[in-house]
Amino acid sequence: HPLSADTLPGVPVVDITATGPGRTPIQQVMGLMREHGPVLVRRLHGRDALFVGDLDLVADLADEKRFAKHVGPALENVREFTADGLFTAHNDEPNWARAHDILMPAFALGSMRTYHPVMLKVAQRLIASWDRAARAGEPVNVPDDMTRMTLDTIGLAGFGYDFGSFGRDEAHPFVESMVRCLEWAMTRLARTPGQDYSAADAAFRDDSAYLAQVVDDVIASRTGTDQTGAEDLLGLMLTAEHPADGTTLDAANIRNQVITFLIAGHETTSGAMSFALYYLAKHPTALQLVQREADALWGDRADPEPTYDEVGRLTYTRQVLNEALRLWPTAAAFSRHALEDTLLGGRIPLRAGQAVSVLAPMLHRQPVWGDNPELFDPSRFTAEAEAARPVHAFKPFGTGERACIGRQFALHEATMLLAMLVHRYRLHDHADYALHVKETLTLKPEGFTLTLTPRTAADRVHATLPGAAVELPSD
Ligand code: FDE
Repeated sequence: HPLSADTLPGVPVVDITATGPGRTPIQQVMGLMREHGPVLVRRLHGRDALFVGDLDLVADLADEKRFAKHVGPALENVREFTADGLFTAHNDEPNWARAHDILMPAFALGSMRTYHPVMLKVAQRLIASWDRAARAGEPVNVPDDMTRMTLDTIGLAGFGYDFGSFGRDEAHPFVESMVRCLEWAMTRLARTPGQDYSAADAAFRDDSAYLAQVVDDVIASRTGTDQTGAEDLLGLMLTAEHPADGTTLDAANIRNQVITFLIAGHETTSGAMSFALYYLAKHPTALQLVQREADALWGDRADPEPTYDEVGRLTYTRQVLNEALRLWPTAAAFSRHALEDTLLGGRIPLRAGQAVSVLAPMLHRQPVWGDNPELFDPSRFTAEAEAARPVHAFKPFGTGERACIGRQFALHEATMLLAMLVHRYRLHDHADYALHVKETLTLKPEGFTLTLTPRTAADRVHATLPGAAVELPSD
């Protein structure tokens, strides 16, 4: 049964056919929810899609007995270049469970110890590049550099492959092709029936063939070497047998997984770090608190090399990241479908197979977040505050067995880098940046630049003084 608003009494229907979803479909639905409330049907060319941000409905959708991940139109488009990779596989495709079971151990918290040295090495590349910019007095483009950092990190940590992004003026061509593929997947949803899109489709096919070729190089540079069984993702994929039935992943599926991880492992994480830096640049009190946390660990050391355990102690830095992911969850929507005829939240009738999309940025602005949800406030993520909040109020990593496998990876990488950056630099919002959120299925603060100056010993002493942060006017 395709979803039809006619069967959903009481749910507002908003027809956007006249304007289309444009290039910012997530922010468009956010706007519609601000006007019509957190449950609505968006109608485009006669096709209806149900969006929810309401906490009780999202909590109900998390019931794995009645709902499961839905590969909706956006992910079906992404499937054109990632096929049965983990993110876009259908729940019942055997390759999903096989790859999930084989790769899960590689993403358990303990495995982050293995990736830590590589993450540190790439963080140091970023710092070398920012030092050059600081000396030259030139601004850095934050989302561009975060993307360099996350691509190199997942390439090296996952596959032993070096994209060398900091040695290039432009993004690695893989990134440009990938971003165009994601844009194609997004804008394909906005097509007007009857128009000719063959040029866009041909360009897409070229880009997707290029992604496959890069990945084949990544795999070829590994196979036949003594590194085949290395303990990274690619090593696991090439050699590991399924714990229960002894099967392995086939070559086509490995290619799909590598593309999937390169995409999933860098766009979302780089966006998260970019938003975190954006909020720190705008909120001196929070900035001072993260600096104080880093200073307490590393004091005046010029080039601290954070240990794995130290990253676990950066609790306030982690709160800053969570709060940035609350306001701008970079994978902003995920979809579920009903496994049986059911009443969503006891009030919205759904037939088996019908889909619902969760709009995380609006879930993250519901009344459970207090009466000023737009305010950036990392204290929302103290352990006590989290324990007091319903578990499903925060969903930047999706839900259930199809939730993000890379969560610990992303958080370890991002927490360490943020702390290293605020320890080293004063961040100057030299252009008085006004937030402009760009959508390429994922979200990022487009055109956000900072200038940097090195922090001095005096800066660090000041930040560590008891009460230093609270002396500042609150922002
Ligand atoms: C997944 C994910 C999700 C879900 C989706 C759905 O449901 O549809 C989400 C929401 C996410 N994810 C988010 C995120 C954010 C961030 C920052 C991230 N993410 C990161 C990362 C990194 C990496 C490596 C990753 N990530 C990966 C991934 C994968 C593979 C997946 C699929 C899973 C399954 O099995 O399905 C995901 N991720 Fe993420």
